[in-house]
Amino acid sequence: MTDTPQAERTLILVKPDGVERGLTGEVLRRVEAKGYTLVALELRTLDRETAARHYAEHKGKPFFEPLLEFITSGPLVAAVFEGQRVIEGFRSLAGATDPTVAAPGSIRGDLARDWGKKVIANIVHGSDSPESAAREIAIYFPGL
Ligand code: RTP
Ligand code: MG
Repeated sequence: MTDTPQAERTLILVKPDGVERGLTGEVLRRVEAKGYTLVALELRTLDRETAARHYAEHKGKPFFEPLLEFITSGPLVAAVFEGQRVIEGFRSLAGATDPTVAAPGSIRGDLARDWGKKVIANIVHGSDSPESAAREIAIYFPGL
C-alpha cells in the first residue's frame, strides 16, 4: 500500500527513559507495524538549548525545568515518520500523557508507569499538529 503525495510527516522521540529501558525497537516496531514509513532516524543527546527550543511552549510551567533535566539526561532517538494522518495516528498509538491512565494497547499504556519523579517519564513524544511537526523536524533534521 502506498500513500498519496500529500502524506504528512511527524517527529517522534523515544525519550531517554525509553532508550534506557531498551524500548527503542519496540516503539519503532509498533509505528512500522501500523504502516507508517520511516524517513529519518538518529540517536543523540540533547543540550539544554535544543531541549528548551523543542519544549518552548512549556516555558514558565512548573514542570519545565524537570522536563529539561529529564529530556537531556541521556541519549534519545529522534525519528521522522510519514503517512496519511500520521500525526494523529501516532498520538493515538502513544496514548495519554499520564501513563497510569493511558489506554492499555497504547505505547504509554502498555510500557510506562508513574515512577514518582518530578516530571512524567512517558517513553515517547509525537508532534501534535502539522505546524509543530514542521517546527520540530527542523530542530532535529534541518534540511529534511
Ligand atoms: P509530548 O509533548 O512529550 O509528546 O507529550 P504530550 O503532548 O502528551 O504532553 P505535553 O503536555 O506536551 O507535555 C510534554 C511532556 O512534559 C512532561 N510533563 N510532565 N505534570 C507533569 O509532571 C508533566 N506534565 C507534562 C511529559 O513528559 C510530557 O510528555
Ligand atoms: Mg506535547
